[in-house]
Amino acid sequence: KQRNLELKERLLQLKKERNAIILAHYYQRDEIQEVADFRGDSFLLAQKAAETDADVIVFCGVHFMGESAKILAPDKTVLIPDERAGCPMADMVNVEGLRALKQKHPNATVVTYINSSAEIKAETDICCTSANAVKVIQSVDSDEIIWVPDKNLGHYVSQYTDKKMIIWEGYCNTHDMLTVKDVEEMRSKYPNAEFVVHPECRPEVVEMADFVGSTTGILKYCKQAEAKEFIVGTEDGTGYQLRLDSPDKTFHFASKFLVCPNMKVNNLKKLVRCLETMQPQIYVPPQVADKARRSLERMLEVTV
Ligand code: CIZ
Ligand code: SF4
Repeated sequence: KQRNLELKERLLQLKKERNAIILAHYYQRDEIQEVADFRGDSFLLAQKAAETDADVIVFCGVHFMGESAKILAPDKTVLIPDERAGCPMADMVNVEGLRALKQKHPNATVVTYINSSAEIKAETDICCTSANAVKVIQSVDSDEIIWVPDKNLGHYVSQYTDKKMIIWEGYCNTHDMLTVKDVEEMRSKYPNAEFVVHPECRPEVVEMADFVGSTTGILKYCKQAEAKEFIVGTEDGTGYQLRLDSPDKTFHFASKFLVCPNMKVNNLKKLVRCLETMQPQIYVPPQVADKARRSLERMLEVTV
């Protein structure tokens, strides 16, 4: 405890010295969310990164999120507490594979989930997040869409369009782990609870939900819902904001496996250290960043 207090004081000092802003994803450890200037999902945090007038952005999340911040704010220094915090879903698609698919479907628009590398975004027409995926899909003119990399989110949004969707077979190791059986067991244990779920979960699990939405969507829903008890089908870090928003409600995570190990690689100590040493920094080659920026900016234009 004493150690954490010292770390927090040092952090405040460093933040001032460096003119830094700390952005934390909702899946981060509580000790990081507590000290963040701003908490959000990947969409809100990308917007924040694009707007900030700080000199340094400390992005507490996984690597692709830091990259998106750097792409949208190329003149700023973007730090990440631990560069080993990757996203296995983002790594499931590579440039060669995507290019081959584009050649096979030359008239298709490439819509890419923000959970992807800068190189993949550079090959993309428009990005989306789970918060705006349906809006983005509906904004596309062509009849055919190449969708990368999340098959579960792809399946979910395909229900909201008549366009032909060519869906990449990637998935989130964490969300995809949740099964129908898990949810059934939780429902029998907590019969009065509503089940809320993130569309990165499997289609058959999403189908069981009382509410389906992005992390921000789930937070908003639970805050205003009449129900007092929820079974939550998304990453357990979300509990921090859920409990902050609704101290009088009860949240049960639908499985003990809903923990993203990559998100948890970051901690308070590493956060302080990265501001101290100004390392590790996110670097995106400018020619990649310029192309990727267009796909992110298109997303921001469609969804403001
Ligand atoms: O699973 C993730 O990494 C999500 C849902 C990110 C985000 O904030 O959209
Ligand atoms: Fe990637 Fe899933 Fe972790 Fe999100 S929760 S960072 S999609 S592995």
